[in-house]
Amino acid sequence: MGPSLRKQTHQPPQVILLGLDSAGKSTLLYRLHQGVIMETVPTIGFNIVNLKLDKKSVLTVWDVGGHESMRSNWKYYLEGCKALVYVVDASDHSRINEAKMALNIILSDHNLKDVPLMVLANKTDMQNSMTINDVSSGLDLKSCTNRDWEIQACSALQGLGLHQAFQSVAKMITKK
Ligand code: G3D
Repeated sequence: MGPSLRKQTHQPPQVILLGLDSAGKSTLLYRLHQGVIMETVPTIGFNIVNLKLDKKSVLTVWDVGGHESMRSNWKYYLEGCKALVYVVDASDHSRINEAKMALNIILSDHNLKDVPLMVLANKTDMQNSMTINDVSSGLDLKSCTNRDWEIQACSALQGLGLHQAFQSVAKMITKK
């Protein structure tokens, strides 16, 4: 299903949204949907949305499930991807290492060579949530020297920080 569907939706740059299960990806897409989404195409196992940021920028965002059983499939969605948005549950200290390992596997894929990375430290509305510095060191982002990367705090639940984050993603893609 991936390749043929990819051809039909190839116009705007493709952005892939990944993260562990429960990181907040569906909530994030739902929030965006209420505001600036042009179209949603629910499909089996994943969602695609065309996200209109302003007059010029449209991104096609692919949301592939993050459950452990789906993670081995992430690699099939990476061809032609122009940016990776990696969502982390900043309130879940116990899974930051698992998030780091899953990120490292995905970043080693040849399709993501030089592709910019945006890390979203989600659920920062929660009192116990890690700061972006904590998430950044938990994921060991400083070792990520071979690509452009940024980290931003957000709350998918409250809709905070999302639009800015995707605008930064659009800029990172243009800069490349
Ligand atoms: P996923 O699509 O990455 O698997 P979901 O994750 O979007 O299904 O979110 C998992 C749970 O986290 C949901 O709670 C959701 O409401 C919650 N969540 C997502 N984003 C935020 C956020 O920014 N802040 C807070 N406080 N919670 C968030 P439930 O209870 O439905 O499992």
